Amino acid sequence: MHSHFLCGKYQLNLNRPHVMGIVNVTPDSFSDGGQFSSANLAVEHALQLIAEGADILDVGGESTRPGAKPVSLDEELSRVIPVIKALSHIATVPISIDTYKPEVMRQAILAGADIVNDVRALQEQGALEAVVNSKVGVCLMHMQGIPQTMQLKPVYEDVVSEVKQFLIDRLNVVMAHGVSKNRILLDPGFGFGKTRIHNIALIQHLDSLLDMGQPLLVGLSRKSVLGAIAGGDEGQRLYASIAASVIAAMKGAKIIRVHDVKATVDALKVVAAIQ
Ligand code: 7PM
Repeated sequence: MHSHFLCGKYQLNLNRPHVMGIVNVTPDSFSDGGQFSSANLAVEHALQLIAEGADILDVGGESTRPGAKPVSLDEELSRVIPVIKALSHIATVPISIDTYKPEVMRQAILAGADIVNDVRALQEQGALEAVVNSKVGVCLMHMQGIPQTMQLKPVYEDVVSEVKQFLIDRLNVVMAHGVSKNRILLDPGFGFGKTRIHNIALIQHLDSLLDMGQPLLVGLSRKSVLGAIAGGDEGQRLYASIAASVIAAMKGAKIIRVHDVKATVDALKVVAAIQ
C-alpha cells in the first residue's frame, strides 16, 4: 500500500505514524516587543519541534480553543500570518494552519501554508472556496456545538456512528467541490463536544473510522479526558498523552497532533518498528 497525502509543495508517505507539532502563537505578555516578539518566539519553537523530529507543524492563533473567547479576524491574522511567512522559507516540513476562518485560510495559503486544519470541517461560508483552487491538504474535524458551550452537555445516541456519518458527509461535500481524495485527512475531534465516555468510546472504536478510506488525524495531547483518567492538570499529562498517542497509532491513526514532539517521536518509532 502506498498512500501519499498531498499537501501544498509536499507529498507525505503515510506508511508510518507521523507527528504534527503544535505551534501556538499567543500574545507575548512578558515583553512589550508586541507582535514581532510573539512571532519570533513561535518561529523559534517551530524550529525546535522540527529538530525534535516533527513531520508537520500546526500553527494556530488559538481561535479554536474550547471555551476560549473568540479571537477577532484581524488579531488572528496578525498572529499567524507573519509566522507562516517566516516558516515557509525555512521549514523543511509541511506547515498547517489551524483555523476555521476563510480569510485566514486564504492569507495563510498565500503565505505558504501547506495544510488547512479546520475544526469546523470547512462548513464556514467561503471556506470550501478558500481551499479548492489551491493545492493544500485539508483536515476535516468533527465537533458537536461551538467551542464556547460544546462541553456543557454533549449528547449522542451513538457517538462513533454519528461522528463517522458527519465525517463521511463532509468528505463527500469537500470532494464534490473538487478537492481530491488524496488531499483529505479526517479527525474525530477528541474533546470537541464530547464527554470522557464519548472520548473513550471513540478511541476504543477508532479502527471503525478507517474504512472511510482516508488517513486519520488524532489530537489527544494534554486533553482533559487524560486528566480525568490519570489526574494532573495540563502540564502534567505527558505520560498519559504518550499512552494515548501510542494507542491511537496502534489503532491505525496516521497523524498524531501533539505538544511534546520528542517524546512522541520516540514512542511512535517503537510503534512503527512493530507495525
Ligand atoms: C484547550 C483544549 C486548548 C484543547 C486547546 C485545545 C485539535 C485541533 C485543537 C484536534 C485537530 C489543543 C486543543 N485540537 N485540530 N485543534 N484536532 N485537527 O489541544 O484534536 O490544542 S485545540
